[in-house]
Amino acid sequence: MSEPADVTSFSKALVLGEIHEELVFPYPTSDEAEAGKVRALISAFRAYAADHVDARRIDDEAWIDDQVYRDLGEIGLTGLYVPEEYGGQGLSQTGYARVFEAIGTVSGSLTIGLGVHQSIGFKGIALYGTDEQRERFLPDLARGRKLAGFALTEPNAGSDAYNIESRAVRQPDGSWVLNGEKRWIGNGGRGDVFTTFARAEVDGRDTHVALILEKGMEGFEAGEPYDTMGLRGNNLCPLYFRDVRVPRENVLGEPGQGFRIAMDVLNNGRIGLGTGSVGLAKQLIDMTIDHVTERRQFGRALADFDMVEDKVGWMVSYLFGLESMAYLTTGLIDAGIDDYSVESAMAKVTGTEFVWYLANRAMQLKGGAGYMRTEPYELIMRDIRIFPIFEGANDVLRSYAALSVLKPLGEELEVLADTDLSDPIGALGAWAGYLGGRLKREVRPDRISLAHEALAELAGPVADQVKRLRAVGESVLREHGKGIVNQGMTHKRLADALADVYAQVAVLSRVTAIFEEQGVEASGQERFIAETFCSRAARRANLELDKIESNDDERMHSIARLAYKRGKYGYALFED
Ligand code: MYA
Repeated sequence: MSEPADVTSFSKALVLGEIHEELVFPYPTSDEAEAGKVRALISAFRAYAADHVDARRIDDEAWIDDQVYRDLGEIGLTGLYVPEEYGGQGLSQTGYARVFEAIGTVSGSLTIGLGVHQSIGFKGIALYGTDEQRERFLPDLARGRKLAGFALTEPNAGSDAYNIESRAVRQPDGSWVLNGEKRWIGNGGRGDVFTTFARAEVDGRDTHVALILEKGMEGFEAGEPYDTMGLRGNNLCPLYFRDVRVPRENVLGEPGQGFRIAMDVLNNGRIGLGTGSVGLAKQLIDMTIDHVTERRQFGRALADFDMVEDKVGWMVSYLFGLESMAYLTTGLIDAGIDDYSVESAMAKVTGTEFVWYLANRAMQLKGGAGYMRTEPYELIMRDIRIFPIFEGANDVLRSYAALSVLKPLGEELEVLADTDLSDPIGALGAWAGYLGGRLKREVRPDRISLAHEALAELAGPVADQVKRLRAVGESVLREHGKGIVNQGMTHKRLADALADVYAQVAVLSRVTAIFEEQGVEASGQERFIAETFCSRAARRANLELDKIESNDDERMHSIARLAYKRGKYGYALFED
């Protein structure tokens, strides 16, 4: 008989019907010393960028001067989380994200250049490197003397990262010989250090190895940069490996751990797109407010029109939810929670889609002028269109999140599946264990008690939604069993509902902290926004769960299959 599944993450516990509020209350904040450092870095960055970073020019030339990276390295922007002993700023995940909010408002290409470098390029060395590897690589990377990249994606393995085809073969002297190719690698042509993943046989098992490749290794070459829609200064290139000999001291972690390292780096990196979207959204909202309050039509400011206010209200309230959720996640990471992969995937999905819709609405409100290349909207939209695609395509991440949270519940329910009901004694034992597990879980936290009492009307519905998450989770597992892996639309709806529940918890935690600091009376605006966000998020979550129970998916599948059969849309008023 299996035990109730271990709870390893806040969100996984939610789908078990448990609210481990001790993990998310009180809302995390940076200490004053770090906040001061973050302010100084942001202000130094803004001062430098005002004179030396021209987003349009970067886009036109598809290049960022080497000197810019060197200067930013001197300022401290290329080693934000690297410990001070290695020449970095020693920031927490929260501090790192807060600085990136500001970087993101200046140039998409520069942000992603710096993000690829730190969020994923050398993150593996910081997380898994030996002392020797950290000493060898981190000081130059942290000071911007060298630039890093992350080489996972291949022509035949994008989302399906497990099935990469580059292969490394261990040699008798402990070195590795690497062959294969990578595509769409940021900082590809200009990077000096690449965390690279390949398949490898380890102890007779076909698995993965992570290798640190260095510019100048024989047989290691970058191809011509791709001609991309946006982020044109990102130097996105293919990489080629022909019999590249990689010394044993450049193996990252243990051979065989390669996929795990790739996923851990991405789990950590993805939150950067969630928090980065927060920074960009703030900038777009500021631009929108400037425009709608100044521009007058029909004798009044655009700001006063009903449909304009609706859009701006949506922008501000939704951003408050996203910001709360994204920084709750960085707080979980800073608190040392190991398993934050689902929270970080949800923040990435929510942030990147929100900022895309927000940019679209901001451009709409700018009217015809927004369509002109003299305005920043088209560049921003070209730059951010890739966000929902890279670092884990959003629908793939939805599936990942849903299956990850259903797994512990499935393990718990397997108590039932394993039960041999023809053996009354064994069955009784199993049932008792199951009920015991459930009973035990009943006394586990299934409501929010740490939210401020003034928020009780918002906290109650969250507990109801959490109960529903479990009920719906149980029901889809019973209906589909292992076949749940193929139920994409269920993944999508469950992941979206879960993200909205998580965001409500984040808002409750954040606003509780605000009430405690400023008092309830003085925080009326935050309370109003929290009420608005939470009631909308609750409605969305319940709607998604309703749709799991009742939908017209079969019709959609049939229409799609008929279209595949025709090979085209296939209808016309009359033929050409
Ligand atoms: S970088 C390249 C990005 N590429 C990807 O993200 C690849 C996407 N694919 C995947 O993530 C995985 O392949 C998926 C699972 C999720 C599809 N954490 O059989 P499996 C474990 C921990 O389910 P698959 C780029 O784009 C799993 O439990 N573990 O695997 C540049 C299992 O382990 P076990 C995980 O179906 C972007 C094993 O792996 C995870 O093949 C530039 C196999 O699992 C996980 N997440 O795949 C960005 N997933 O056997 C710049 C799986 O023990 C950023 N596992 O149970 C800049 C930042 C700044 C931004 C500012 C903006 C303004």
